[in-house]
Amino acid sequence: MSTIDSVLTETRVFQPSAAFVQQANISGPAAYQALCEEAERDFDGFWGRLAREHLQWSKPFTKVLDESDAPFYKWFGDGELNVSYNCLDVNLANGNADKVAIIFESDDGTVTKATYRDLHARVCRFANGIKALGYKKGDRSIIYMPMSIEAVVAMQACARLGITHSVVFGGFSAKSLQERIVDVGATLIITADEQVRGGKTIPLKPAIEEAFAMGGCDAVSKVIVYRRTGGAVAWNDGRDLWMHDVEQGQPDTCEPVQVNAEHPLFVLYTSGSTGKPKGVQHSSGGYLLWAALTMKWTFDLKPKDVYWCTADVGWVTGHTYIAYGPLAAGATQIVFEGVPTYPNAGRFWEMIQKHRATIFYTAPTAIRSLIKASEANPDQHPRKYDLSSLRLIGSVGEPINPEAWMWYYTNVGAERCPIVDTWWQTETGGHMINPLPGVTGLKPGSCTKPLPGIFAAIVDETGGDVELGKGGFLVIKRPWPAMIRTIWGDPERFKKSYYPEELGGYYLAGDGANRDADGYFWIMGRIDDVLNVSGHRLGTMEVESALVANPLVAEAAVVGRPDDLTGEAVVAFVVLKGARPDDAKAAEIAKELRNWVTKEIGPIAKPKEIRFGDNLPKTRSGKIMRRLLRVVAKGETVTQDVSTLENPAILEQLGKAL
Ligand code: 6R9
Repeated sequence: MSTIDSVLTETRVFQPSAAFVQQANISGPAAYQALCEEAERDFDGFWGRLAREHLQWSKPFTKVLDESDAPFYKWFGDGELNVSYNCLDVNLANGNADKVAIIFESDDGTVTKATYRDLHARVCRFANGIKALGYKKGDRSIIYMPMSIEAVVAMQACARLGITHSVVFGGFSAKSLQERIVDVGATLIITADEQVRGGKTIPLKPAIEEAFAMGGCDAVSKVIVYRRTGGAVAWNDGRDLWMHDVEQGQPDTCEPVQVNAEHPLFVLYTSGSTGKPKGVQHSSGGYLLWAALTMKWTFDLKPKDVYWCTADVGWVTGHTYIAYGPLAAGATQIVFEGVPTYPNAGRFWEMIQKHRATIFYTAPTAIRSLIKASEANPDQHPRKYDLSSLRLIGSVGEPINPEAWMWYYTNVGAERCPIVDTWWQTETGGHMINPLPGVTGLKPGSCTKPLPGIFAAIVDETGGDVELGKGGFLVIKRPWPAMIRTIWGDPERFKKSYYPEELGGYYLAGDGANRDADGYFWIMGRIDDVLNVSGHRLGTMEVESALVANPLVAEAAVVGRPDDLTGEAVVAFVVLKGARPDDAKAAEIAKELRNWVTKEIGPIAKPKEIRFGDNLPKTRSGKIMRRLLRVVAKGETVTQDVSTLENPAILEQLGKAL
């Protein structure tokens, strides 16, 4: 796989075809330029116009942006709207009632469709049901569900009532779940009995029971359970309810609760460089505007499209580009329960063929694993399927290496479909830097240029612009409507993490980046201690805390190592409380610790390798030198200066892998 250097020498440029440009929502460089200039000339006017054109407000806003308490920006702050109304009722009113909103395909291939009318009715019935239980605007819910129409219903129903949801990825452990329940102050949980992925059933509800057993969850008065498999689950009579019983007998209309544009639609936890995951708080108005708008800009969404984003609703991509954006834009979308490799690695291609998908959005880690699988099994190669319905393909989650880009472009996109490589984050709410498919010439491995209204730049540690071609910190110089509002319950941490004083008011993304002579952005990865494993963010601190919580462990340091498949792999250096184990014993303890981390955080955090040492490389002031451990983890010899190290000999010991 290529390194950053080879990425930067990439010179191929793939221009959009004349046919694509001709039909595009934003067509040709002049149209893009005009939008950028409008944003530059009249920032408030630009965003105000878009917010009026793309959303319906129950109370129109009079002020676009309030910067008086920066960086706690307020957008459309005196306006009111309802997110679910904008996603559902609006579609009933504008002729989409009988249009399919969701094509759901289960793990075993069963297909269920819901029109906008169906979805509206289900959301209303469920919202009425939870309202009848006493839940109301301002309450917080935890959603811990598999990929399903029901998960979208749960999110939309909360939005309809002004209940702030926090979705926890179904792959997270009971411990992670409990921390989020406590931090967000949830009073309602919506979950399922089990989930089905790759031909296996995986329990969900038991994790709720475990979370309760850990304590701190007393504020939760109801647990609503979607019956996915009918598998046996423990039941707490006064507390637990089936989702179908909650909906039973409820009317299929429900008055949407109008909320202020700044009302928190959701809190989504993501890893930072220090401490516990941060609860990223998003707004209702600004967030939804950007979700709807980027569907039309980035994905060039048209009424006839069949759109498919393969993300899970537990991640931000599944929020913006499954639960909210596509519905607000009136799309028909595919929601998939399963995994890309079951029953075989042709599953994605088979589904595109079967549903005649036109827009396909996935992650580099999935692409890389499918490249490998199709090399091993030629009959699961995309060329074996009819993918002629596709007209646009996208990528998200981590930098896509040029080799994977070319494979995707050639074999999935048939050199016909533009690739939109979208750089954004949980905190940004939606796309930030990516090609406009009817405008931008594509360079494999570059996310290209910022969207209109997004003032992205690369600066040094004092906030000064760096010259083109020189790397630096990726920042966003002006606020944007879908931006993070705060860290739930911790405004100080929000300021410190994203608006450090030295940068003079710029949003610090936490990524290193470079810009080439054409002004194209090349993302180089995180500048902090955040790992990116299969497109999922993981704090080194989180994994370290999990390890030291094990009774055997005295100390632990975690670093990322480049990995062909997952982008980065977790490597842990561990000092045990007892003596350093011999090889046989080490293998056994490593296995135990890997399972421990899975239990504490979830399978994505499981270290690929664990090495044991008598101690860790530390400076004289006691700081662990992770920089050196990164070199050791790669199996390379440390050539950097180690003169500040207290114990240089440890590097040799840790360098000997098992
Ligand atoms: C949407 C999402 C955000 C981090 C981000 C960056 C990396 C995401 C990328 C990309 C290069 C892309 N990242 N997309 N790097 N090119 N197209 O993934 O959100 O989980 O918060 O991760 O992922 O490092 O800072 P999130």
